[in-house]
Amino acid sequence: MRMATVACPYCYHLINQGQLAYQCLGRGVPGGARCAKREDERRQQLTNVRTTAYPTFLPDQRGLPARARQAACPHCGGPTGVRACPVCHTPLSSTFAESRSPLVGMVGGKGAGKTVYLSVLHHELRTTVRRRFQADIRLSGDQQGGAGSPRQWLENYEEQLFTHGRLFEQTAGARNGLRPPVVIEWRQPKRRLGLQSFDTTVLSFYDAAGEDLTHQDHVHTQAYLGVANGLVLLLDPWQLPGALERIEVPEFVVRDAEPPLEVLTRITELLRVSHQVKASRRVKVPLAVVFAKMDAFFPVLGGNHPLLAKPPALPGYDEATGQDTHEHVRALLHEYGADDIDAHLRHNYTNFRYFAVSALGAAPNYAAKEVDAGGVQPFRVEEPLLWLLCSFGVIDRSRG
Ligand SMILES: Nc1nc2c(ncn2[C@@H]2O[C@H](COP(=O)(O)OP(=O)(O)O)[C@@H](O)[C@H]2O)c(=O)[nH]1
Ligand SMILES: [Mg+2]
Ligand SMILES: [Zn+2]
Ligand SMILES: [Zn+2]
Repeated sequence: MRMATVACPYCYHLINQGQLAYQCLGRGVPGGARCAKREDERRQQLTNVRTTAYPTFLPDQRGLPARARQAACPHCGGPTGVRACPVCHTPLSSTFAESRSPLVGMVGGKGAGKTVYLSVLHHELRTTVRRRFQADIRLSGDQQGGAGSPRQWLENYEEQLFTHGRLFEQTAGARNGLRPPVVIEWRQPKRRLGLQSFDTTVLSFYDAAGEDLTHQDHVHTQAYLGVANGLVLLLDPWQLPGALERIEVPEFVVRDAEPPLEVLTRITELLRVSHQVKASRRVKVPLAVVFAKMDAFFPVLGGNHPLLAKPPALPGYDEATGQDTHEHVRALLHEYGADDIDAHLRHNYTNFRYFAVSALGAAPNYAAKEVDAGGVQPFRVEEPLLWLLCSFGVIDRSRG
């Protein structure tokens, strides 16, 4: 097996898969002293996760066979097979340690609907999408539990939305430092020469990226974009020049949102720097340009509009519907006087595609923070991800 350089989905540093660290299991050896859990400063500093953990250590390479799965803790002597990032000390799943997994990121402007989208997407991934693709999709690692952890807030948001029909308060920002990313692993079964194997894709969603960038956030976002093999960019269609006069959303919901072109240009600049793309060249990272909150346009578009048709739920990405959606969103941009967005994308990216999605599927009661009486009705939320997975060759293109 050739050892590859992969990006840590938690701290975004590039690490050599052949030189991962180990984390002690705290079991020690018979008769010996055991390691205790402690706070890990490095992990706190790089990912803002504040939990206690057993020591992380680099194995003594000389005594180890190249593909060793176990190492002895230098502090207590106990064996362990738990791998961890040598930079930020976050435990990594065995799938991650052994496969070359592309990393998908998600960014977007303030108010674009990122947090709602991520919560609904995660819910869909665990339920409908998982079944549709017979995939194994889960939050990565044990480390995501505990107070303030991504697992906790994600589960809390999902419960609020799906069980109580409530919208939560605005994301408490990255004000007191970075917010740890939500890391989801998508394991897709494959049959090769009659043997079952898996392709893994790591989805690392750093929810605060793009807004109110402090210096630390800026550096972090840069690193994040630098290692992404594919990006989901969430834009707010309500901010398109001709939008507000056509749709019905209360003034207070649109107040601090950022115009899509501004968000897009900022992300392009960050991508150019982090991927070292010359001004004369276009960015190669596949970019899913997602207009969220599209339900506000449903009445304007009318029931028969092609953007309102869901593609069939086959286990693949529906290329024909995808292209059709792409062209219709493009037409909409021109109609709304936002053709500058389309021009920017064509001049700066070799591979991008438009998506029109709605996490809620219907307008909520914005003032009361309650979702529609019909509940959350996710509309085409998984498509951007399917397109990216398809471009990595993880899932098939279907022609329904
Ligand atoms: N109509 C509609 N409104 C949405 C949807 N998603 C989010 N919103 C509204 O946009 C607000 C901000 O969403 P949020 O996900 O917190 O945005 P973020 O700043 O990008 O994280 C929510 O409180 C809702 O009022 C959607 O799918 N449909
Ligand atoms: Mg948010
Ligand atoms: Zn130990
Ligand atoms: Zn790391």
